[in-house]
Formats: sequence, structure tokens, C-alpha cells
Amino acid sequence: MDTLKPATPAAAATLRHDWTLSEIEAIYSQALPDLIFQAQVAHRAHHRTNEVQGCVLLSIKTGGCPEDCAYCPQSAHYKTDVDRQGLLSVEATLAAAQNAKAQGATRFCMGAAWSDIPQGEQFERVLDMVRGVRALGLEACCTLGMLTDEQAAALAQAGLTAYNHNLDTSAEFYGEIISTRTYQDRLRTLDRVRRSGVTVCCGGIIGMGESRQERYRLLRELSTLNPHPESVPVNMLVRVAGTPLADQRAEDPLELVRMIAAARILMPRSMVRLSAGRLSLSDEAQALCFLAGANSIFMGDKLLTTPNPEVNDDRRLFDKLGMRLMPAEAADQVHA
Ligand code: SAM
Ligand code: DTB
Ligand code: SF4
Repeated sequence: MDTLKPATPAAAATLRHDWTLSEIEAIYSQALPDLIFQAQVAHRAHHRTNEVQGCVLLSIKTGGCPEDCAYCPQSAHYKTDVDRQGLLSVEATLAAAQNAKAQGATRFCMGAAWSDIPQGEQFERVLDMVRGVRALGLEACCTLGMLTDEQAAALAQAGLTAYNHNLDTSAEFYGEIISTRTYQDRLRTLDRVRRSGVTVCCGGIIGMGESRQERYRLLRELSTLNPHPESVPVNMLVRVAGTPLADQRAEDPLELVRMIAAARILMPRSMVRLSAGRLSLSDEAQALCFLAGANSIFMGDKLLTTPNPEVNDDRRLFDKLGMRLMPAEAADQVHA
């Protein structure tokens, strides 16, 4: 439908890749009603505003990750309640994808607690998963850590829709959160994905103790990528016992609203995904996130390893808001 494409050539021309920190600060920190209005204008120029894409996550390989990301329950560096689990079978994965489709999801995201994608049978298995998910008519997204050019090409060949690799925070704050890899490693992987032709899913996390300045810097990293990531997940930290960030103070949900609105304004054509952290948001806070331009959620009672709202609770919320899940045909056109 036309509303998913830029309304006019002028709307396409408004895509910018040269945002400055002071512009981003002015957008993010303006009065909330003005911020939401500006986000709504951007949202309505490019998207159907009453529809949200449903995605379902599955952890296909869980725990024991060699990286030390301070937020992550799957890092082998911390003692958390997550049970390690080797790579799932193709059958188990496709059963979960089928289930996701039956619940109304149009995108299925497979996550593995790897630092790099391994070569050999395990990678072949992931390629089979991708082909199977695509055969179900779903978008397929993978988040598997760093990859080689050859692996990116093979994933593209298997029909992968998107590869998720988050910058998570600003380059300056990154060292406080992760010591086992660099921001540059992350950017290099994103560049590989981009060159393979697979779309890029890249966002971050708020609530890790970063300042607003750090968020502006993350937003600048994301919005100066050219092209913009087609998909921008905005996570609110899920504080998990055993991780170094377990006792972090709870983030104000209005900061999440501001972050989503700023992402929507800076990258108006992208899907902005209200990702981890919904369980700690009221219905009203989630409604504000949708007003601010979020147009996707993860559905189902589990993210990768942590809890998420029940599908029935989300149904009730959408009914109350008069919103609906994006039908399959509309989701297809987002990436047309
Ligand atoms: N190992 C791969 C990687 O790091 O790219 C893929 C899986 S990793 C779990 C995917 C993303 O989940 C991370 O980049 C991070 O943004 C998000 N994430 C992980 N733990 C989180 C938490 N406790 N709260 C919010 N987001 C989290
Ligand atoms: C993203 O940015 N958020 C999702 C998805 N990409 C892979 C993952 C959230 C994980 C939250 C912690 C967990 O459940 O383990
Ligand atoms: Fe490993 Fe990814 Fe968790 Fe970091 S976020 S510890 S790379 S699974």
C-alpha cells in the first residue's frame, strides 16, 4: 500500500545521514508533546500508524558465550540462572517458527550466544533453519555474533531477511559494558552484513547507567549509517541476577519514549522496535512508545532467555488501543 512508501519524493528526500549531536540533543530533549508530535509526523509519512509488526524470538543456542557483555545473562563470565543449551535442531526451530506464524508474527528471529559464527555442520544447520523459516512465508532474522564475508554471503543466499547486531551504546561508553570486543569490531560486522545484501537490524539498550549524552552518541552512530539500518531495536535493560548490571537503577520509561521518538525522527523509514523491557512497562507507557513511533514488538512469553508479556496480554492491549498486528502482506512491503 502506498502509505508504506514515502508519501512524496520530498518525504524520501528527508532521509538524512548527517545528523549532528546538537541536532539530536535538540530533538531528544525538547518538550515531550513537541517530541511526540514531530515523531508522529515522521511516522505518518512512512508507515501505517495503527499497525505493529509482531516478531518472535528464539534462542537457538543458549548460554556459555565467551564475550563479557555486562547486561547479558548468557555470558560465560557471570553466574546466572540460564541453562546452557547446544544448537537446536532444524525441526525444533521450524516448529517454533510455525507457532510464531500461528500467533500472528511475520518475522522470526533466531539468536545464538556465539561470539563468532562457527564453521561446518552448525552453520549449515543455521542455513537450513533460515531456508525453512522463509519457506513458511516469514521474514527471517539471525543474530549470531561476528561473521565472515563468506558466511554473510551464504546467509544472503539462504534467503535471510535481516541480521541483528546491536551497537548497544556509544563508542565512549562501550568499554564500561564490554571488554572482550571493540566498537570497531561491531561496525566491521555491520559493514559485512550491509555488503552481503542482507538488511541490517541494529539498535541499542538504555538503562545501563549511560547519560543522555551517551544516548545522543548512539543515535548519531545509527542515523549516520548510510543507508540507515532498516530495523532499529530499542531495548530497555532487563536486569538479570548474576550480571554486573543486576542492581542498576530502573530506567524512567519516559526516557525509552524519548529514545524511540528520536530514532523515529532521525531514521523515519526504519522499523523501530520496542524490544526488551516491556514487562516493566505499564499499558500507558507502551501506548506512549507506539505514539512515539515504535512499530514492532517481540511477542510471546520469552525473549531469548528472559520473560516477556503473554500473547493474550498483548492482544488485550492492542484491542484497548484500537491497534492491530501488521498483516503478512504489509510486512512484505516494508522491505520491498
Ligand atoms: N551474541 C550475539 C550478539 O551479541 O550480537 C547475539 C545475541 S545478543 C543476546 C542480542 C542483543 O540482545 C544484544 O546485543 C543486546 O542488545 C540484547 N540484550 C541482551 N541481554 C539484554 C538484557 N539483559 N536487556 C536488554 N537487552 C539485552
Ligand atoms: C534485540 O535488540 N533485542 C532482542 C533481539 N535484538 C535479539 C534480544 C533481547 C534479549 C533480552 C535478554 C534475554 O532475553 O536474554
Ligand atoms: Fe554473548 Fe551476545 Fe550475550 Fe554478548 S550479548 S554475552 S555476545 S550472547
